[in-house]
Amino acid sequence: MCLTCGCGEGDVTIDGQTADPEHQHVGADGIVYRHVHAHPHGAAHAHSHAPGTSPTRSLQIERDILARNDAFAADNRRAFERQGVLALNLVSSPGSGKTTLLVRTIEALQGKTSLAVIEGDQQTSLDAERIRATGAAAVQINTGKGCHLDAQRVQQALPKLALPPNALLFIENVGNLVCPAAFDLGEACKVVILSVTEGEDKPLKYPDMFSAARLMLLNKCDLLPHLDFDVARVIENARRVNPTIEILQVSARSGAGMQAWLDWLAGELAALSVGCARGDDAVRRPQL
Ligand SMILES: Nc1nc2c(ncn2[C@@H]2O[C@H](COP(=O)(O)OP(=O)(O)OP(=O)(O)O)[C@@H](O)[C@H]2O)c(=O)[nH]1
Ligand SMILES: [Mg+2]
Repeated sequence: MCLTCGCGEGDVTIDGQTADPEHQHVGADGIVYRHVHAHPHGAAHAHSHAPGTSPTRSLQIERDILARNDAFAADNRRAFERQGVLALNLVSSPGSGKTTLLVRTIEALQGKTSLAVIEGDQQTSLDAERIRATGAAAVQINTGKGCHLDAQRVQQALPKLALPPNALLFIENVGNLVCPAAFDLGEACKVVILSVTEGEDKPLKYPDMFSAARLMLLNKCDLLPHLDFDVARVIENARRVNPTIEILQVSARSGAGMQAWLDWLAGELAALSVGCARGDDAVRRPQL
């Protein structure tokens, strides 16, 4: 459960299979309840929990959830560093163009870089199918009522990908500019995608996401001639919440700006291999 928005954690699947047959949830008394469902997911629970949780208790539960997530994220990060894998967590509101951008990126990197994708959506495997159509490996995590990926689910999905050393791992998070900001997946960094149809004010309205990201991709720039979107203003707003954020303007549709994004990826991969060669654990720490 995510206390930021109260979303549920049940019914998570990885490539269609139940991720955790042992169901777990936090009762109003703050206790984590674990049980194996004897009934189908979605059916009413045989047991109940007292309604109402004090604000102090809620805060403690939220801390516990995030601490548990951070432990899995630290494991993931160690595994990525050991294998020399560059993991990027792609975050945005729904429909900013994450999958379109990934498809185009994969096409450009074909034969040059090993890569794989973890797709996160509440329902459907549509995005994983779009990725697999390029020939790249993809795993679909369906979060059910959840509004973000968490590090444990990513860890469970990794064995399905068999990533070679020096590979790129793209993790397309559930479309949501709020909760994914709080959940470290063990990535090298978050890349936030904002499309020009969303408005220049989004970095100010959702500052946690823009301050957690190292790079902002401003997508759908092919539409700029048809909009009154002010690029200078969105850059100013993004830098107001995160003075060091890098920003690239792209169009996944026309391909404009894609080379700069590919150069950025190449730079990150090169920095990773230098860090690995030096045994420098801290080289790829995320900016949170
Ligand atoms: N004009 C234009 N349309 C784009 C661009 N990138 C994506 N789109 C369109 O935007 C819509 C959403 O694209 P997706 O790639 O599915 O977006 P997404 O962020 O993966 O969406 P979710 O996974 O549902 O959050 C589709 O109709 C795409 O064709 C772009 O650069 N320019
Ligand atoms: Mg998508």
